[in-house]
Amino acid sequence: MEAVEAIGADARSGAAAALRHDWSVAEVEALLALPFAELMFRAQTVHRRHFDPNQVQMSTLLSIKTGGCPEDCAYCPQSARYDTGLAAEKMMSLDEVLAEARRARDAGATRYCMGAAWRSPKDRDLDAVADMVEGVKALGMETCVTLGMLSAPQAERLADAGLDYYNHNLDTSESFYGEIITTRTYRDRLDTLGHVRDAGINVCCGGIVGMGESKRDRADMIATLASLPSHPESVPINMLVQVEGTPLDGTDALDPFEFVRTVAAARITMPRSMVRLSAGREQMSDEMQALAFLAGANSVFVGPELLTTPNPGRERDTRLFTRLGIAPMPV
Ligand code: SAM
Ligand code: DTB
Ligand code: SF4
Repeated sequence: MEAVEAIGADARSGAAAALRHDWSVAEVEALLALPFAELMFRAQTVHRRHFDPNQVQMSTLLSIKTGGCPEDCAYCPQSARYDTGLAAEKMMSLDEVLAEARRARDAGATRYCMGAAWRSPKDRDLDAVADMVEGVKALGMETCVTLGMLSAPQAERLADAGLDYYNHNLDTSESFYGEIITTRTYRDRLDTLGHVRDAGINVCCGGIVGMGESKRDRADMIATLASLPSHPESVPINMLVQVEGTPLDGTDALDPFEFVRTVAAARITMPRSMVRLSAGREQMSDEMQALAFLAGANSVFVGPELLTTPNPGRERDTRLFTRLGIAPMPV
């Protein structure tokens, strides 16, 4: 408890505390166990030290290569191993991608995130993705891609194309990981993150909650993210979207306050990172989303679809952001 008290004292002093990279699981567990009002106060105090609390960054997702993935991620509708009714498609053309990106930009998104259902990209796929990155940047948007595992030269190739962010999630704690994915290891994920970091690309890395993990697993995942040599610039906290046909469909729903607590712990431990209220917004009430923003979330995906599942449409989001007085974050 001592360490948590020290964090609180520091937050109240308003001092520009140095970023920490030595968070223990026990410390994050202690944060998650705080009375809710105390945790929210601490998260909001840290948040206001680094960000305008009324601004939220908006990105739009596009699945450039859908379905047919060889991996066995138990949450994922795109794995070829599960019958989710999703047909495997081939990669979208550059023109199609740029037309979608233009639409997203005109609807207010400042970053375009392109995802592919691959274990890892082939080098010729990477050439096509590099063209997409260059084309989207020319539209005046930031770019992000998520393509699975990368080698060091592949990360360099994407950096040369001008890629701004690479998304690759830890997904959960190292000890729960084996319950969710068996076709690649936690170490593989950390290696890819290292290659992305070394290539000078911003890192987008977070995880999923609501997969049947324990509170300790959530604390462990946050402590691992916050103990990386540099904090990820962007930390997506996804609520599991349950999809029929995936092994995780039917998992007991997580208490919404536990989701909000996880967001707060990410904000407190990674004070300068953008924390993204990511998948799962369609299933959340407006009140729950408001609590996540209060807990320090300051970015979202906008647009009617995530990769393959629904996201709130423009009307619902506009109404919510107006009711909350939230403005888009300028780039
Ligand atoms: N295939 C690449 C990979 O896994 O690295 C990139 C695309 S993958 C769909 C990107 C991330 O989406 C996953 O790491 C996972 O965190 C998230 N995701 C996938 N399905 C999800 C679901 N049903 N609910 C919440 N998040 C999900
Ligand atoms: C992330 O952490 N969440 C996004 C993005 N990175 C690529 C993906 C969410 C996918 C939700 C399930 C789907 O729509 O297929
Ligand atoms: Fe494939 Fe990515 Fe889905 Fe895993 S999360 S099955 S790697 S698309």
